[in-house]
Amino acid sequence: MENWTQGWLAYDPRRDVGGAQLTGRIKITGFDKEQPIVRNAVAEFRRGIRGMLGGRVTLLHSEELRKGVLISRQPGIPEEGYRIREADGILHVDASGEAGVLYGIFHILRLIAMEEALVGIDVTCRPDNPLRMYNHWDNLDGSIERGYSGDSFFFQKNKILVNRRTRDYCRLAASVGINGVVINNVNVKEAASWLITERYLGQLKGMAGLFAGYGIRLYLSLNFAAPIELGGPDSADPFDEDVRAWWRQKIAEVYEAVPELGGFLVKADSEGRPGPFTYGRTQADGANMLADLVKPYGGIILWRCFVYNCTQDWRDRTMDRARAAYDNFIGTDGDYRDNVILQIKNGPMDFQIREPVSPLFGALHRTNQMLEVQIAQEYTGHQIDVCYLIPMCKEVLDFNTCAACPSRNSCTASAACCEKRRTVADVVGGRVMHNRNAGICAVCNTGDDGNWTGNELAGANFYGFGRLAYDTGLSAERIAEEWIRLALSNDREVVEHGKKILLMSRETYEKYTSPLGIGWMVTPMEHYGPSVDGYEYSRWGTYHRADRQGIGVDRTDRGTGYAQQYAKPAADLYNCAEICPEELLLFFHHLPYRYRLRSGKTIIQHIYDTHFEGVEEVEEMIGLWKELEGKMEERIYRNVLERFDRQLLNAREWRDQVNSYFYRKSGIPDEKGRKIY
Ligand code: GCV
Repeated sequence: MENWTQGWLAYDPRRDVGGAQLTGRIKITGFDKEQPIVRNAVAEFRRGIRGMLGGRVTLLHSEELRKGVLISRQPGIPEEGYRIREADGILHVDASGEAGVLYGIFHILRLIAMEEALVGIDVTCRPDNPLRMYNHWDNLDGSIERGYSGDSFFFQKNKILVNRRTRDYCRLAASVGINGVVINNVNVKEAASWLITERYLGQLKGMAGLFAGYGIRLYLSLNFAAPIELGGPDSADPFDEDVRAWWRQKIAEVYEAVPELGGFLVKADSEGRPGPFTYGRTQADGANMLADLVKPYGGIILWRCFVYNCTQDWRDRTMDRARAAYDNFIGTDGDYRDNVILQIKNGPMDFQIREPVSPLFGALHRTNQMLEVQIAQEYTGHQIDVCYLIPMCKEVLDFNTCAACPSRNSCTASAACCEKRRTVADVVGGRVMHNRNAGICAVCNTGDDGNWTGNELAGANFYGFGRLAYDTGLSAERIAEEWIRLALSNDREVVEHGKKILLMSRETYEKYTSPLGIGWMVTPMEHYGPSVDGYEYSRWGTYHRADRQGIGVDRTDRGTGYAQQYAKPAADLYNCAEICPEELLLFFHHLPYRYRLRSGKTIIQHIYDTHFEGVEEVEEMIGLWKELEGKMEERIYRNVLERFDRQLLNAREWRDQVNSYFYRKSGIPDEKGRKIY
């Protein structure tokens, strides 16, 4: 018996709403039954039907299929897409490739698990994003940077693990449409630098083969200074002939051993990691050197834009970390090879609970782009506090970038009303540049905890990210409902309360933490719990600039000028406090505590009110959860309850520290006379 759960693939018994009649037999035409993805699809189907409906599935060979599932190759269906259609007792799964077969099978199993009818079904699905990836920040010693659910299941004591759990991970990932996985931390140091050497290539081959059987390509994070660290030339200058020769040889070795490898992810010139800037070269120079070398093998280079000065002087108000990604990359737009993708964090800072969308999306219009979000809850509650992040991902994807619009820098219309909206989803889905080297990735929230994600409810992010990456049109509510029905129960109350909790959780977290888009105020380095001035006088460029009169960072054209990095409609919106979206007000403006919001409340009163409300909402969520006792597996119920106890303590601490801090700074009392310390 495994000591880990099956997550949303538990396949517990389900009410049969007509599925059993359709699923007892399966026949495959046009695909090789022994092809690994097809074999895994059939195995999954058998497992799911046995668990949920108690039936056996027979694979037919030459016999005629009268009732059952017919898998056929249909070249017209888009890559990784599928059509499921029931007619006369036959459930057709049509696909042009093996991945589509696997995804189609998972779709059917999902419907059975949700007790939804298959009779009469006719759906066609195709992925909205060509690349749909999890990025793991796992270290070779088994620790996970920003991991909140145990240790790595990919690495232990500098060894690679390939075992039954790896397979279950692949099943979970593939079931939501993930097609690429970076297994190691972007901070590549020590043993991880050696992943591209013969020390590890044999085991990587085994892992890549297992992944491939689920339509997933394996990627590695790379150390840009590997030539120096692995005993090659004493330089990593991309223009140095010896360095290039060293990489050419290295990449040939790697691809010879692991031809399935998708490519490499690189964090360069960032937070102490080496990069091309060290040698006076551009980011494009660095990325292109590697891209040219992996190109013959079909590889790609994912190049991160998280490049900023992390040794800033807090006294210097002209320097603004938010500007950094744009300032460092905009001048290189169009300089990258077609197998380079710039990987851009959703916001300009670092995965805060509320940030504007990175202005690079849309501003870059001749460079492949990929969106990076973080479902590991680094700044959003460490998978102790519940924080369902899919609504935030949807907001980002829906942001109008004005990409490729000729009047981008002159238009005076509101970004919201433009008929030619080009959203982040369009950019990273490859629909603006018509490119396939584009997509979306998430810093993943898994570890070797039995339930994969620490807090069971964090499983909704693990599941939801993949579903959204495949089908950007799904609502956050629909994804929440699916996950609850698959992983918790189909019970009506569980579904209703579960959805309520998940859907309110992000705003609840925002209410009791940092207000109005200002971010941070967290315990330095650890990033859980409050410390209002924790980063205020530090080198990291993460300030709130509160004084006795007001708070916020002036990023307008009178301040750091960050707002001007957007297309004109968004720049105008952010530049003016009166029309700036209020949830981002203090990100863009330094304002007095008595400044009135559109609600009529002052900023200080808003801070007090939201912090009291945040704690009350946690209490409300706990109440809702307690009503579900006995309606799901006891283990799950207890796990979440225990996390809620800790979340409540955290929320109270945030409330009291933030309210007291601003009361003491401003001297303005709470209009409602509540307890502030
Ligand atoms: C992997 C933040 C995190 C770091 C992380 C970095 C990054 O700064 O705190 O742990 O490093 O982002 O995204 O590279």
